[in-house]
Amino acid sequence: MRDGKIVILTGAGISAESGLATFRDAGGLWEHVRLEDVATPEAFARNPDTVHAFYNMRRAQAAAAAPNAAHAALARLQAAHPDTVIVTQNVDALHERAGATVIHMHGALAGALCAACDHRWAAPPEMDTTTACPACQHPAARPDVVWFGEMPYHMETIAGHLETADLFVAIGTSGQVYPAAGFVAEARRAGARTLELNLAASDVSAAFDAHEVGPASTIVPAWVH
Ligand code: BJW
Repeated sequence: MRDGKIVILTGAGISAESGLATFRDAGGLWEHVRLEDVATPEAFARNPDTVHAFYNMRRAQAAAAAPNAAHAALARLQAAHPDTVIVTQNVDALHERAGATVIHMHGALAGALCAACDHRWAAPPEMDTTTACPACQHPAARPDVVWFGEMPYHMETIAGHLETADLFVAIGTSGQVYPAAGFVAEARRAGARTLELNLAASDVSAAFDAHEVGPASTIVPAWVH
């Protein structure tokens, strides 16, 4: 049994071995599409068909993927040690499907958001520019995900957890996107020990007290054991 509160931040690397591409690795999503064309509110205003096609593809891929040993290990850890908070930047549902409870700071592919009235509902498998909001009927449905320039979700809750963390662990994230990239510094300021688990040493590895290198499906279960 572990002592103290554990706050875990996960990124695309934890789902890579489930077959979901990361963003910035070789062969990642940003090699195939420009983030400026699919992951900003301006892109959605300019060309909603392109944005819907990108997220319809991602929604289908995520639905076909299965949680891997890393997701399963974190769910086991949370069950054995309830003072474990998992914050994910991922929009897939693989943590929940493995049995964990998570905070989705960048939203979820499973959600739809009305750009006209902010109503939220379960996303259909395919969305397009005719998908109407069930509350206001406006055909302004968008994926309920957080794009560049938008405020990530649950930031006050997450800040509270970081302030009271004894151990902060970042798994499979490049540390290039804020505010998530700043969590390690916040946790350190609050007195937490910090650990990075990643396939490779990253540009931000030096910000952590310790790091383990290897595929998440191996190093996360080994850390949890
Ligand atoms: C493995 C592995 C294996 C591979 N095992 N590991 C300074 C402070 C604050 C903000 C900013 C700032 N500077 C700039 C900003 C703005 C901006 C930002 O950070 N830009 C940077 C590019 C510099 N941030 C924002 O705009 C954010 N909002 C914000 O700051 O609001 C404040 C505000 C708003 C309005 C008014 C006033 C204030 C929002 C950011 C939203 C990011 N959205 C995306 C898309 C989400 C939807 C979707 O999925 O499509 O989120 S972009 C994309 O990047 C996605 C991810 O969650 C995010 C992080 O990526 P991640 O997960 O780290 O993936 P990769 O690919 O980068 O890395 C993968 C890692 O896995 C690698 O390290 C591999 O080694 C590893 N790996 N295989 C283990 N098998």
